[in-house]
Order: sequence, then C-alpha cells, then structure tokens
Amino acid sequence: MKFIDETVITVQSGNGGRGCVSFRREKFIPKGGPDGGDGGRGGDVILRASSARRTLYRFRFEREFKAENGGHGQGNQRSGRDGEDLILEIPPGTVVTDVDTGEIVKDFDSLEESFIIANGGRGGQGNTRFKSSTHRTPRFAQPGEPGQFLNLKLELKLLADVGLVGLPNAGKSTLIRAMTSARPKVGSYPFTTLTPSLGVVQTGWGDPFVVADIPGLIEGAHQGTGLGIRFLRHVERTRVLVHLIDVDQIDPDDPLGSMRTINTELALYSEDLARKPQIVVLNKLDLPQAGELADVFEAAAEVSPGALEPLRISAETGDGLQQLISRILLLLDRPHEDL
Ligand SMILES: Nc1nc2c(ncn2[C@@H]2O[C@H](COP(=O)(O)OP(=O)(O)OP(=O)(O)O)[C@@H](O)[C@H]2O)c(=O)[nH]1
Ligand SMILES: [Mg+2]
Repeated sequence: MKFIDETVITVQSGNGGRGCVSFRREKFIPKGGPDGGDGGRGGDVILRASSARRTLYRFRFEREFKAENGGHGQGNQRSGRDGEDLILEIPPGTVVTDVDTGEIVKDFDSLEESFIIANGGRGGQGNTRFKSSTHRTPRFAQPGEPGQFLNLKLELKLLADVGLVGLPNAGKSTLIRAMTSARPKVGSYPFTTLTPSLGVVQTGWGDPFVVADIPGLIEGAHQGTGLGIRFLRHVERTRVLVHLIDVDQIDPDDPLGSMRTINTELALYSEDLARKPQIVVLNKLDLPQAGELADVFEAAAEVSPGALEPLRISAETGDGLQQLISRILLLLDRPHEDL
C-alpha cells in the first residue's frame, strides 16, 4: 500500500429541508387553518480520528462527501426528517486545513476524537409557525438553510517517537529494516526512499516505540532541494532524532561536514527540530577502514562545542543496535538496560 500523506477533499453538510405551506382541508370545514410542517435539519459532516486508520489511503478513490439533506416539511403539521450525519474516519495525527482560507481548522493529535467540521443547515419553519391573530392564513414558509461546503486539505503527520535523519545513502532504511518489521526499499544510490515509512521497535523490556524513516536530506533541502523537506514535518513531532552518518563518506579534511549540512538544514527548517535531542550514529562500521574514520570523526567532535558521543553501528550486521535502542529509550525516558 502506497503511503499517502496529503490529500484534498470536499465536504458538504446537508441542506435544511424547506418549511411547508399547507392548509387543513377537511370535509365540512371550509377554511382550515395553516398546517405546514417544518423542514428537517441537514446532516453534519463529522471527522473522527480513529486509531483503526493508519493512512489517508481511502481518500485516493473518493474525495467528495455529502451528508444527507433534511426532508421537507409536509401538510398536516408533519416535520421533515433530519438528514443523517456523515462520519469520516481519519488517522490520528491528521491536520485539517480549510483550503480557501488557509486556516487550520482542526489538528487531531490525540487518539479517538470527533469533530463537527460542517454543520447541517437548519430546517425552515412551516407556515403553521407564522399564524397569528392578525395573520390567520400565512401563505409563506421559510426555506431551509443551506449546508456548508468546504474544501479541506488533510495532512497526516506521523506520530513517531523517533525520526531518522541523514544524507541520502546513510543507511536509514537499512537501519529501520534491522530494528523493525517495516520493509522500505534499500538501494546503493541516493533517494531510494521516496516516501516515509514507520516501524515499531519491540524492545523486550518496555513499551515499543515508533521510528520514522524519511527520504535523505541534502544541502538546500529547506528551500525544497531534493525530497526530504516535504517530509520533515513527519519528524517534527518526534521526541528524539537519530542522525545517521555513513562513516565511509567521512572526509578526513572535514570530518564533521556532513553532520553540519544536516543540522543546518534542520535549523533552517525549524528551530524546534534543531533543538530536539539527537543521537549521532556512525553507520557501516563493518566496512574496512571504518574504525579509523570513526576515530577521526570522534576526535573532531570532541573539540566542537556540546561534545557528542557518537554510537558505532552496522545496520547491515546488526552490531551496536541494542546499544542504540537503549540510548533511544533513555532519551524517551523509558525503562532501559544500562549502557
Ligand atoms: N556495508 C554496509 N552497507 C550498508 C550498511 N547500511 C546500509 N548499507 C548500504 O548502504 C546503501 C544505502 O542504504 P539505504 O538504507 O538505502 O540508505 P538510506 O539512508 O535509506 O538512503 P536514501 O533512502 O536514499 O536516503 C545500501 O546499498 C545499503 O546496503 C551497513 O551497515 N554496512
Ligand atoms: Mg532510504
């Protein structure tokens, strides 16, 4: 199933039913009074965040939604039937924007929650209601109030605990495959990952946590270069970033260069992202000369402010993964094994 993270739909609440103009007609009563009933209420459109929904996939096929109209009033003081509400289930983490005003109408960040996005129109009053001592035969009734029509953008922000960031080819997808049952594509070329994916890490000694793999970031990403920027919003709500670095690409003349590139892009995108706790992870330690390059990196990192403690792993062989998971749990403030 393709991951869909953004879609535009239209919703329309039901129109209120028209009020009725009618007069009693009975044998032997030549002029009966007004007896037109009220129109029914139009149905509401309700958005409901349900954890049974993980994606916005269903909206690929169906994009127009309308709640039922209210029934028209009828003679003999019969009111029209209320229109049925339309309930649309969406995944928790969906942000709903009114396309026409650009306003965020609703941000579903908790789990199960319902929200009336478009109110049904009120039903019109029938002519019975307009009867008075001075006006015994009102020949008019109210029309029903029209329903609301809205263009809505739905955006799904993944609710992950941990975001994987790094240059293309750093091994992010390999890492999420090694830690979880998620199966994103791995390739020896940049931009293998085109859409984010989520994986659940079962820790064995605590609650599982969710990791998001996103496309690689490159210089200029915050201005839209490459692909990663479109997906940075998926890591905006994570609590910890794992910053993955391919040791094999470390330039001995500027060992921290690639890390700087990513951190600059994060900061230019959002200060909050830049401030998130980050675990720096050197990957591909199974390659020849990887150890020496990692030493060079660490030596350089030591002299920079806010000294880092990079972890050394191989996503391919699985070396160092338990330690990485422990470090993540520590930062998530969850029970963990001693490091
Ligand atoms: N030797 C070795 N190769 C690795 C390791 N981890 C990843 N690779 C290789 O590095 C290449 C890139 O891996 P991916 O997991 O696709 O990298 P990515 O960071 O997801 O790349 P993008 O999706 O393009 O951003 C693939 O050829 C992997 O097989 C590792 O620990 N050791
Ligand atoms: Mg990838």
